[in-house]
Amino acid sequence: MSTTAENIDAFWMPFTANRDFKKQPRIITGASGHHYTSTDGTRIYDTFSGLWTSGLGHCHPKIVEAVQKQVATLDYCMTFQLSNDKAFALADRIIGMAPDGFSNCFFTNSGSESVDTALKIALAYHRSKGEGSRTRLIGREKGYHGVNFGGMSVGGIVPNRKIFSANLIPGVDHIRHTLDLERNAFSRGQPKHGAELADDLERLAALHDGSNIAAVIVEPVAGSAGVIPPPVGYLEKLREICDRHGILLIFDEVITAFGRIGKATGAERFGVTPDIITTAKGLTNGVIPMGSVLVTDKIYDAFMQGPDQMIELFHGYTYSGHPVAAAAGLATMDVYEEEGTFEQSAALEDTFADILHSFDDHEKVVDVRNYGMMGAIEMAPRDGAPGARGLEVHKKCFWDEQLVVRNGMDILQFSPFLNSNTDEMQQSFEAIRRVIDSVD
Ligand code: PXG
Ligand code: PLP
Repeated sequence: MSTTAENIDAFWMPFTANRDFKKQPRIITGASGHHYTSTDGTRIYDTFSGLWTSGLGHCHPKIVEAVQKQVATLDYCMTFQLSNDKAFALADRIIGMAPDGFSNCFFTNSGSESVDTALKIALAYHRSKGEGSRTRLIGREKGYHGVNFGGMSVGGIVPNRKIFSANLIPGVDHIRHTLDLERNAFSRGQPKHGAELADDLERLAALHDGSNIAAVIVEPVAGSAGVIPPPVGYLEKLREICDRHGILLIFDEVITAFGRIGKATGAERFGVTPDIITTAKGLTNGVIPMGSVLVTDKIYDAFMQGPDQMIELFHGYTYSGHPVAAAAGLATMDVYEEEGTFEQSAALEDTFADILHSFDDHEKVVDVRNYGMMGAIEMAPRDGAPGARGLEVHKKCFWDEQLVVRNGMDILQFSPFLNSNTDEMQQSFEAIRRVIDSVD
């Protein structure tokens, strides 16, 4: 298979080894359903649903049609002191799927923007309540909250932070991560051990005094760091500690919302209700960039004070509530409902877990983790070359097996389509096994 493209120098690719990539580029020119098409027409099965984005499959006809129609009807309209019909409709729709108590939705264009928006809302909320001393933000080691300064600062992925160490926002602490291979390796779903790690928040509340802490942000299931499900009882404990100290709990659900773990939100799945939820990705099935920040009525109402003519939150993006993105979002919500996508996802998760855990005894594998339709196979690093084995598997899967497989260093991450065909899923993992077997 030969994949070539002209003029590939100019694009500085994100989170990519640019020079290595450009020696043998992997370029996609089309997609349909569960497959991509590369430059020479080869069909490639996508084990990552885009980038956790496209659970319904690519180019879903209903979403395509809605976008085509919208772009020819209202292409753009600012949402500052004016707005478009689709943004209101979508906000209402999303709030209808959110846990009880959620009342309002702020639109962004990505997960990173959702996170920075959520942090700003948390700080402004406390100030509006006369608790301006609540300025500290708490993240978690291994957390991924995007790449903007706020999200990077509360994030806990070392290579993403290292270069900017001196410029991270001040007043941020991190609780410990919950990945514990010694006690929990090869757990199916939520690991048994580690609920006590939530007490790290209690430690920070004791150190700083809880009255100085604005919010804690966690992914209900950590995604980017290699799928780390919460230990049994952990999220409940975080919620209790937050309540005790008046700290807002933010769930970063950029990956976990919209069916990825079998419900509309991770909050619903785990039965733990945060104060703020961030979303993106599955909001539009990845078709048009869009994110949202959901807040409870308690938070929204705190802002709706003062003179009516005053702007309550000095924040917003040129493209907040973009009509074409909102149309994509509305069509996506229609499909989720019509096709019963969240139920489909929940019905597939056991089969997916079986397939993943068939790698438990593989000699190159040190852990397998899963929750809902999120999964990871952690391979041992090759001696002296961390990440080499993972990248090689990614490339071999692409060139030899016509599969897109995402690797983060030596951890293979999987985000199967929420409407996967079990035969396709099975076959893709047989191919992945061949590749893992064949690499050094
Ligand atoms: N929060 C979470 C929990 C995410 O997963 C973001 C914020 C940032 O979203 P944007 O749209 O700004 O990228 C994400 C994004 C991976 C991977 O390999 C995951 C993400 C991004 C890059 C790589 O798992 N998630
Ligand atoms: N930079 C400049 C000079 C701008 O005028 C704007 C928006 O008006 C921005 C950055 C922010 O762009 P966005 O609203 O798309 O985030």
